[in-house]
Amino acid sequence: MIIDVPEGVMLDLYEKMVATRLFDLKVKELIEKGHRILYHSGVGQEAIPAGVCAQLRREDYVVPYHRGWGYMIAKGMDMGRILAELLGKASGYCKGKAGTHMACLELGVLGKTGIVGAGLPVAVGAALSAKMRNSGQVVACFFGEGASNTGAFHEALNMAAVWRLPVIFVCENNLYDMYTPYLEVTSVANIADRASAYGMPGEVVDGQDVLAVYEAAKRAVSRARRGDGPSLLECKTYRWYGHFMADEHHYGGYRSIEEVEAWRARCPIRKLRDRAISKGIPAQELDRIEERVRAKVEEAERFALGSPEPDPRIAFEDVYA
Ligand SMILES: Cc1ncc(C[n+]2csc(CCOP(=O)(O)OP(=O)(O)O)c2C)c(N)n1
Repeated sequence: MIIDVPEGVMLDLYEKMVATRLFDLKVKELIEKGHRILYHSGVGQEAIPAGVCAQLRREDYVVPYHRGWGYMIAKGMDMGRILAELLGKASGYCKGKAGTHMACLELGVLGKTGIVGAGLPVAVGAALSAKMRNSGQVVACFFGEGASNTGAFHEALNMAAVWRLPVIFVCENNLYDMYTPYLEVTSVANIADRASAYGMPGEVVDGQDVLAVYEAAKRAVSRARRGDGPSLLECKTYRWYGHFMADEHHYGGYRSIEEVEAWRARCPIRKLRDRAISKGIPAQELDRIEERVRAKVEEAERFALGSPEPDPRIAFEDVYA
């Protein structure tokens, strides 16, 4: 089935994905130059946060997971302040104290956690709060397929279904739980198959096709907004780089070169670009978007690197025990 969306939506999705990719590569470049940033690259997986977040409103919540920064960018966070936070600068979203685990409550972005699966109960809590306040907010919770083997996943899906909470669970299945092929440690071929055990819809989506993600997210978000409860989307995808920075030399190791190359050929940005051009959008318009994003990323870098270090006296502010 060929999915059609208005031209404006297509261009917006393109811009979000390009920003996510270029921002990610900028972080990689800074690390290679010696800056210390906790980094799990999301290159290759950009269609998922872009497609899902395009169905959300400003006040809706997003619970990110450790991979990438697409959720933050797609939800409208400023790349300069994200980068400043990653570099521990005072102008970062959490004054440089949170690093990659940053949050932005004004835009509904709840903090990342480094504990696999730990975001799922947080998402259920946020959805319960939205339901109790009758606020109409929806929660999108992102996680990897490895997280779906934790107890937190099963408890979260069960409670969300029992209480018919407005949450969409988005599994980014990039086929590896760190260095382990997920089928070696997972009892089902599709994580989405687990949805039926909790009485909610489960859908497998091509995670390289942003329009497919966008449409699947629309169904799940509408269901949540209607008060009909949660859904599980499983987006099949692949990360181009290592699990994290120390794993950059895995190429040809636990993943074959042929496999990596085959997935790189299925680049989600290229796919949307080809689709947009086939719909009559001039390539120059897409190039202009890329140039504009590139300039914004450079500006973000200048802003973040030029920002001051936090005053050590604030170390004990905002600390709860
Ligand atoms: C509870 C817990 N166990 C183990 C780890 C170490 N760890 C970090 S990421 C990761 C793999 C997670 O795989 P997945 O959820 O599929 O996400 P991916 O990194 O593949 O995107 C592991 C085992 C951790 N951070 N937390």
